[in-house]
Amino acid sequence: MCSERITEVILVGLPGPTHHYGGLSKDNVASNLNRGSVSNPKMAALQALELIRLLQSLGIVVGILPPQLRPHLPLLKEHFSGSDEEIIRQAATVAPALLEKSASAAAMWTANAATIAPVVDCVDGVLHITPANLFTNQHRRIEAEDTHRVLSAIFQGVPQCKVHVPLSPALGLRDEGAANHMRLTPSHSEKGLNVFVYGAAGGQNDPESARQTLSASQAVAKLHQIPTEQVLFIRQNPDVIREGVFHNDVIAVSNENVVLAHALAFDDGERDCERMQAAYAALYPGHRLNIITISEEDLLVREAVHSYFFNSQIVTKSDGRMALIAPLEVELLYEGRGLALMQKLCNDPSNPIDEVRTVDLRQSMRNGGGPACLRLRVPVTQSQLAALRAQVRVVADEVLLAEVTKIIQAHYPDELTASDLNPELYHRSRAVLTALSEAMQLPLLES
Ligand code: SUG
Repeated sequence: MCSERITEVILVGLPGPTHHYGGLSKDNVASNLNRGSVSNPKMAALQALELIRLLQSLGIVVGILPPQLRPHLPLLKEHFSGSDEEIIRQAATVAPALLEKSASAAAMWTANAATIAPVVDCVDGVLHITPANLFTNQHRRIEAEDTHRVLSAIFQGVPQCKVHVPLSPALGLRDEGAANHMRLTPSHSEKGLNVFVYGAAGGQNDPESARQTLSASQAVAKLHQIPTEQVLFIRQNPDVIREGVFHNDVIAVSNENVVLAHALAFDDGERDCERMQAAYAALYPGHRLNIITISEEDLLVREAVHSYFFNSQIVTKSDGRMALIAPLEVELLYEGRGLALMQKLCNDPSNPIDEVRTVDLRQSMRNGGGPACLRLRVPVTQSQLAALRAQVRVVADEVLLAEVTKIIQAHYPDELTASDLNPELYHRSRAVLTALSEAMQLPLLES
């Protein structure tokens, strides 16, 4: 146990003003289904603020991660030259698909921003942060550099903290961050069992779309100096990846001593659950890990993919009990079967979940981003939290939320399609980022 209490800060990603439906992720069912439909960036951002408010009402400390400047001009400059406006206009005419990728607001899904290990997990007693390289998709690869810069700016004054550079994809290390990582522990303040879930091990059975390599997960565990007995590598079931489970957090979610997963989530099924149980029991004698599995009879993988049942957040409330924050779709789809399953879990005294709250994130959901995608969990000590609050204005309070709301209302478009990706939108995005960086006391990041 750490001498200081550890609090989880949840960093919620704010959707940017270029949020649109580009159909950019081939392995992501929602992204494909909604390609070309009209988005509402303003509503997307306001929905993220509602998520923040809901988390706060449950006693969670929430921070905001600002959007990145889009279109990402460095990508366009590899192909075009001239002024910023000329480059965007040329791309719109000659390479609209590239312009869409460069304009993606995908940095909002902060579960993919980085992998985190708190001081209590690491041999050197340091909070380790490794931004993900997001190498698999071009529209996401462009996030890594600015994510590294923004996380460095946010955590620069935080003691015992190291922000690493993203892993080198040249070595075959493909990393999608915390979406493929579960930290299991009797309580946030105790050392964790770090479960890294990967899709590709470099073998013939690797699905083409697998985004996380075993080598990347191993590299992160090593970089973070986590002792071997606190690390487990589990392979995703390749069949579910092919069904649209592009990250582990589409099929499994955890919090402290609870894992909620589909029975088909892992390649070795029950044996993988037994491995988790055994590693947990060895680390915490006398403690029980609650692994709740949902069978194919209760919810088909396809239904889980469409409703994002498992892309819920499980959070520990002030009273020590847990709440499930689920996407509204669990209520709207399949006659509310998902929600009924969740309510059944709440009524089962053998697990600590006693409340389910649904949240309307439909703007983000239409691109395959649910409640769990929009958050990055950062467990910090009390002195780290104090330093974080002292350095930057990232932790949300009523005043910051009001300022951010004003910025959204002033600058965000109400509707957007690919044909609106023009120089004017770029200038709007700059105005948003300038206003946000002032409000949040962060440097203006423009690559
Ligand atoms: O990487 N969607 C994201 C969704 C990320 C969800 N994150 C987690 N599961 N943690 C992705 O596929 C779609 C963008 C578009 O099509 O316009 C997109 O990138």
